[in-house]
Amino acid sequence: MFVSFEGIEGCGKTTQVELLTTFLSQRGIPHLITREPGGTSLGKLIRKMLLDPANSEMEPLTELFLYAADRAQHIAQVIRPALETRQWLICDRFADATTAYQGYGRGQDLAFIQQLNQWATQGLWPHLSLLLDCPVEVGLDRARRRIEDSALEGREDRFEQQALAFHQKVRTGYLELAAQNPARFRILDATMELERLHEEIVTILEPYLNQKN
Ligand code: T5A
Repeated sequence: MFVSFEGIEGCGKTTQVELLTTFLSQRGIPHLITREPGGTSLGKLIRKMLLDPANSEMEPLTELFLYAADRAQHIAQVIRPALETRQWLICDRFADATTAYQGYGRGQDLAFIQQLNQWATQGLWPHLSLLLDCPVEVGLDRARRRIEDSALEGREDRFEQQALAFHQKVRTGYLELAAQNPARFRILDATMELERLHEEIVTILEPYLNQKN
């Protein structure tokens, strides 16, 4: 079973992935947690390039290809092998993020991104994509508070530094993707309290939990 978590900055994906990991461990369900960008050692180098605020001169097309390169490596080295061993694979962001951020956010050609995603994923898509949806003000406020609470104060990444309008376009993109792929997407209200949101996610996943893959 391949499940991706998607949504704007600070919507709570990483928090929910962690809660789900604990839940799957308690149920004794074999699973692998991964993320994009940066799910492989090569990917970690690509992630650093992509998120470093010092790389403000990065061309949108360069950015698009770097995400595709990260994904191609991730599919070959992590995702396909994990699915072949019939583990649950939980991915914090996947190819939909490229459509939402580089397509809707940056305005790169959507048809081209669709093709590029097909190449990079080799046609391997999540069985379920959980879209944690919230207003951009809520997500960005959470992301900023998390930075302030950690030792990272003043260290917003290249995407967190983008204007509100960019994040609004990304949110719209995700909602459109969900509308276009209703069989794969579930939209969750990410303004909900952490534990309640986790329970909703478990309720969605429950029918799949007894399946082998
Ligand atoms: N990107 C990625 C692209 O442009 N194209 C692509 O193809 C891909 C794959 C990745 C960046 O790359 C971009 C998108 C991103 O900008 P990242 O660091 O992995 O960078 O960024 P995010 O995935 O956005 O991670 P964030 O940490 O910013 O957001 P999360 O994971 O959604 O949020 P989380 O769980 O860390 O929570 C943030 C804060 O909110 C609190 C948490 O405790 C935390 O402090 N919180 C809640 N508070 C109240 N109620 C809730 N329900 C809460 N849930 C979490």
